[in-house]
Amino acid sequence: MDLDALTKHSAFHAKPDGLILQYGTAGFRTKAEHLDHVMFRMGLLAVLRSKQTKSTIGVMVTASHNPEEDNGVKLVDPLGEMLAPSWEEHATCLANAEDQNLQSVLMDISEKVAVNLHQDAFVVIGRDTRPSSEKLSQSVIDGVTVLGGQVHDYGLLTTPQLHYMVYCRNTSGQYGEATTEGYYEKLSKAFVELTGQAFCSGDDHRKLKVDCANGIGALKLGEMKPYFSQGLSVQLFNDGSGGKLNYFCGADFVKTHQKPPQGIEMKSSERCCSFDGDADRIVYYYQDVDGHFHLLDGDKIATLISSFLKELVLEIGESLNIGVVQTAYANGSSTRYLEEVVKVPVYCTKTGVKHLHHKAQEFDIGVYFEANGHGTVLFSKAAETKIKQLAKELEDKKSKAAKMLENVIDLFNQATGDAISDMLVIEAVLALKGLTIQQWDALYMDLPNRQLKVKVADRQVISTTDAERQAVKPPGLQEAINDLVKKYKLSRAFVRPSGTEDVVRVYAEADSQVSWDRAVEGKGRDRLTELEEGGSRREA
Ligand code: G16
Repeated sequence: MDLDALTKHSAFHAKPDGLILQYGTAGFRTKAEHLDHVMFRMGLLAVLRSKQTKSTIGVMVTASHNPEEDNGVKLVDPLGEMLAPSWEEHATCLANAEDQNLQSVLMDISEKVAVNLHQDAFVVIGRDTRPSSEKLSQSVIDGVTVLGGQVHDYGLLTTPQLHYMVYCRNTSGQYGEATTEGYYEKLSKAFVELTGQAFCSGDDHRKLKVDCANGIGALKLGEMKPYFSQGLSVQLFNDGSGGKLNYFCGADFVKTHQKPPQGIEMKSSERCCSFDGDADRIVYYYQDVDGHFHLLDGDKIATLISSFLKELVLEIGESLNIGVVQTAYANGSSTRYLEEVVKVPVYCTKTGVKHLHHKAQEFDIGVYFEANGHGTVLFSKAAETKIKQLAKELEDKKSKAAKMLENVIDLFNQATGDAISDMLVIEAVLALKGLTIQQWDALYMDLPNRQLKVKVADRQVISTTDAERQAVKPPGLQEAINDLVKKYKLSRAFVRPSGTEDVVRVYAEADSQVSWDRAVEGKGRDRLTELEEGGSRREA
């Protein structure tokens, strides 16, 4: 390690006095102007992680659903998954080290994780379309090169594409070719083969309107369109040519406000969807003939996909176990539908793809979706091998089902939730089953629900347990929630600090909107005010 060079370069990326940040739900996120030193240091850390794992490591510069003025960074581990939890702690230590202690903290981490400093390191970098992202990714590159690591800068990428690249590179191309063309070709081939088996694919079935949140999704979906145009025609809105990133548009806006984004022309019964700012989340929606808006979120996606997979598995007659993973935000109706109608076991984890992904790896086929539209399906290596073998061996109906499963494996991004890949899977399932969006929506009725963001002086005063469904601190908060929910039928509520924004999130559902509004808009709000420490301002 060239310590002189490190000292010299770190002086260009000084840490603002007193700034403390934490590696949260999806890495570091805050206002872009506070992140230069964090980017440089994450470049350093990526080199250590690469040396330790003897693998390519990814660094993604994005703040995904956050406002345009924010930015963020996260590291991607060898198989395209989120950074291991023990390394999140190292990331937090390194980001918060005072400038004069940077060297010693870095050496400490190297010793703790037993890094061979002579090992080569290789880091790949991607970034979203935020105005601040290009400069910040240069700081990451500075960090990597000062420690002698090699860099490949992919430039503009969706977050799931960067995860895909890392996975491809660490499997010597077995998972796919580590280029955007490789990604487009792999997914499109699987999609076209899969939809080729659909009976009905009338013109309306093949059209989809996509709100791209004025983000990177527009650019990448635009590039990819010609690869799958024989199976689907997509029309892009909020493509970044005019509006602001995630502003009154995108998956997070649509999910939390339960209304259509601005900038999309929606006719009754047309199938529409929204990506978020880095294209790792997707939600669907439509407007009925009476002008009512209907949202099909991550829970509806999980049920559609789980039912489809369950049918295929039954068809091939193999005992592959399917498990579905959700979070506390999952609508109670979706969980009931999955358990009672689809008859698959459902598990609940803490918020954050890293938690769901980990749990989903326990099954032959692990379906995971957060209600906000972030998710994918994982196939174990054993399941994949079995399915591929059956696709070759079996005859007739069984072989058709096995071949479909084979295509589904290729179509899902096995590294992380991916809006483009999920969109293609959903479109394929709807076409294969001949379902309209209304029929999909009618599979079950959501319990009325709401999510609020509450701005408080210090969100960390709230801590939770039981997959974030129970608050343990501050004292009295859980009792107050219990008092409220017991008055309403099928009601449930929880409060948790966000890991990506400086807010507390409040979720509640009940058998009717009236019950919900009484619970949260009335006494619940007053009680929350009493419990907040240090005064507060709140936003819905
Ligand atoms: C990130 C995570 C998601 C999480 C979301 C909100 O999404 O990847 O798993 O659900 O943040 O997290 P929190 O409620 O802790 O703020 P994205 O799309 O912003 O990367």
